[in-house]
Amino acid sequence: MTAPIPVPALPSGVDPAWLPPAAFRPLGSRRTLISGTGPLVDTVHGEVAGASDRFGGQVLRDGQEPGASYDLVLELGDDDSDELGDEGFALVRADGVTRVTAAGQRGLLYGLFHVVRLGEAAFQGERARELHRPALALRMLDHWDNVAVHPVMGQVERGYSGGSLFWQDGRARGSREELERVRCYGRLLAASGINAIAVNNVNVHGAEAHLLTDRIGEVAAIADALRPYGIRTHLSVSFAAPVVLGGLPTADPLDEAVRDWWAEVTGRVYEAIPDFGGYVVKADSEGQPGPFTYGRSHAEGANLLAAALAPHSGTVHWRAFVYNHRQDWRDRSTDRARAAYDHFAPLDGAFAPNAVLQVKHGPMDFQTREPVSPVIGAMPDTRLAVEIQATQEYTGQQRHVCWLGPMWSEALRFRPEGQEGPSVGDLVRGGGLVAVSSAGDDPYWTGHPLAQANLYAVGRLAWRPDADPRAALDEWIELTFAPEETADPARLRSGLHAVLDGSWRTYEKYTAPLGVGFMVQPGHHYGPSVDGYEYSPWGTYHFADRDGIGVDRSQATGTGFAGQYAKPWAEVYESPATCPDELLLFFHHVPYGHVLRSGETVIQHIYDTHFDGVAEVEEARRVWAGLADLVEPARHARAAERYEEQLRSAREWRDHINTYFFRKSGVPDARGRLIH
Ligand code: BDP
Repeated sequence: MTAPIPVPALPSGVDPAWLPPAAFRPLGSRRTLISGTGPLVDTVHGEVAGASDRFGGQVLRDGQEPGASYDLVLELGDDDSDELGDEGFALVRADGVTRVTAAGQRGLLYGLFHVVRLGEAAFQGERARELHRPALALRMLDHWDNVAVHPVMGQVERGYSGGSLFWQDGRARGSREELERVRCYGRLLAASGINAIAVNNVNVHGAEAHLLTDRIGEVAAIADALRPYGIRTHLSVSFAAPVVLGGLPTADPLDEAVRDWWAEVTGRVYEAIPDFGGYVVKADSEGQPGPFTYGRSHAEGANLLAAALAPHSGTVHWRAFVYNHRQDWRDRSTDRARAAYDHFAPLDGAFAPNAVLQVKHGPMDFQTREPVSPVIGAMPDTRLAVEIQATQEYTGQQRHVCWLGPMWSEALRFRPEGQEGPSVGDLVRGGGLVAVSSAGDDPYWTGHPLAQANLYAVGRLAWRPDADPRAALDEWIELTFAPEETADPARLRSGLHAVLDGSWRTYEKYTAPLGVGFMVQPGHHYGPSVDGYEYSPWGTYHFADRDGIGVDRSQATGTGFAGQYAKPWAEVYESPATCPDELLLFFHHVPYGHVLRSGETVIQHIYDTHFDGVAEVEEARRVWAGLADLVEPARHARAAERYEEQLRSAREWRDHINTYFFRKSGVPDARGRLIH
């Protein structure tokens, strides 16, 4: 028998988020048997032992008390290993015993957290055997954390939750308390189903490249802290590493010395971190080095790293976010939306088996509303991962409430070949779901306490991409706010749903209209600036003039982007008459008087939605204020304070957008709300 490991106590002042002690009461007050051995089984034991200490239950390990009876059995058995895989588990309840059987240790851990989610229900009645297995094998968070504070981006690029959990002022955080916090983060993530983390920014700045070589020990310490919760560590690397670190004259992927260098360096990485996950690469994108320098393709670039990782069963995550960020804004024919498909679709089938092409869910860049990237439907012979952004760069920067579960779910359920074909969730089975993390060293992990819901949903949707996001939200609410322990569970639940459920659409209403995107302040991307990027080289334009607005991406008269989709969608998007309203301006340039499918004109839609969006924020702020007696005071105050800023900002958006289009178009508001 292994000695129990202690349950990690959260460092003081840290929010337990979706794992408050109360969530463990039903499990901790019972008799549990844990059977099996291994480090993650020890983790499971530590969790149950901690809960039992707190709530008066008892936990035994196999062989301690033969013949005794239990309420809960958590067991590792290999009978069903084909069916269960390494991460699945079976749950059954009969004769008063709830039994979780897993074939792999991770499966047992996920089974434990499933029982926690079920709460009392896990111990009631009978339950026919249920099989739980993740649909996607890779469920990953990419941290855009800089090792050193970057002069423009700070410690965490696009981070809105304080500093990095891993790095501070150029070094890995290494105190006991700090590593304890990393371990707690791993625990939090495992409870939602995450199993991989990339610990540094995809933009690898200067000295940070050294993490791969002489500073790999720092990465190994992080990996040690995450491992007990089944989380593998990945590293972002620079394609130029052989030059920058190895002193070679070239980083050409076909050069023998370059290949040898990567093979050797990767071997040393695995000596330090035997279960290392692999590399993440942003190449030839926004100034990062890449294979284009040597006239090589991205498949050749990715396969170089894949070859180095293959002997160790590692994976390279190669990002498809490749476009020209120095384009001529006067030229309407160059279209950033086309770039990823143009670069990558011709390479289908050319990537190594352990190379995963990581594709942003939309063709542009994590906007509030985008169509699904056509790359996802165009590369059947490539392992694909879809990348989403939990950090709310373009969706309110964790100062605005914006529950993204419905947006991600729409993308994951989209069927690129039409209704009969597979969904995005099906198509990324080989590669997984990757989210840019929103967590930092903030006491609430995510800055805005309600932004935790997004982080939680990443793991749950990666587990089941076809799941109803509302179910994930319900779980998060139950686990985080423990409504049953408050004076008015029903009011708390309905209040939380009222402020979260529609918050993405609310945000969409008061920001850039009808899928056109951007209109944000350049650089930091917070707040409105309608023309902020209009005359810049970044490729993100709305083309508003006195007559109309939107980007013509049709095949007939525009950039041809609509033609990158399979026929059913290419046809839908081609014509303004069939294009969904919410994407109209993404695909078409139309006059302000164009009548939407909703029956409203474009210009009146812009005015109305901006007034409505602000009214919805006012209402959400009111509902939140009304929950003050049911939510822990500090958490309530933090969100209340953010609502003040959200409302200020929403009004600013409304007034900028409406005034801009009122002046541009000269069309009066049918409801007379705008000032002449
Ligand atoms: C953009 C961000 C930028 C990232 C880039 C990326 O503004 O900070 O480096 O995406 O995904 O959305 O690489």
